Amino acid sequence: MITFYGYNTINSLKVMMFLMETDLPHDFVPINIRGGDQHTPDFRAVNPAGKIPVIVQDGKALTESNAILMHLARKTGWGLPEGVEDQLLSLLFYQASTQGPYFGQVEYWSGLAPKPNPDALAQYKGIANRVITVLDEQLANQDYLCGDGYSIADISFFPWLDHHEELNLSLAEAPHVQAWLARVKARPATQKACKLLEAYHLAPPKKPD
Ligand SMILES: N[C@@H](CCC(=O)N[C@@H](CS)C(=O)NCC(=O)O)C(=O)O
Repeated sequence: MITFYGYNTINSLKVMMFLMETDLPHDFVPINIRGGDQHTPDFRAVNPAGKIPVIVQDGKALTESNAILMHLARKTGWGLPEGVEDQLLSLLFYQASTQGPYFGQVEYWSGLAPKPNPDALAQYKGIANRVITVLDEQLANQDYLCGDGYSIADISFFPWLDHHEELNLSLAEAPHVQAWLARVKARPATQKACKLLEAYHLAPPKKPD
């Protein structure tokens, strides 16, 4: 049995999408990161870095959403198309090193930062838009990011792209990404995962006075 520590966050959604695709039995443990649950001694014993998502299986904890996706895909054989493991790894690293952090910066400088910084926002939006262009080119001749089959690469990129409107990132010039987003969103497992995590909505962080 898998114990899954998460909440309604971008990276937790990836893991929940995988679990819904595969119907893997699991116990969900909500960790409210705005309520400080990630700093409790009990959770720090699971992940000293104080971050979600985490899964624990056979007494072993695994952190980092894309590592969790890769581990579960290898264990189950689901979401890992044959013959493209290197491309898949490359996409997972690109997501973790570029899409995740820079979309996160766009979110921060779009309204969470105590003081606006238009230069920082423009810089990070430029990088985020480049990610959208790269993915659009990738999807021009194939339905999914790693070929014609749905894979954990698609799961990995979906949650931030699903928030593009809130981040004020346009997909107007990325028709292939738009079509891909609709395809991924229409999957019953995606809808189930989003619905399950809705109950664990995170309040926005408080800005200092
Ligand atoms: N690279 C990590 C990022 C994990 C991460 O940043 N998690 C955030 C929520 S999405 C978190 O737990 N933040 C709590 C904190 O930093 O205090 C992953 O992909 O799992």
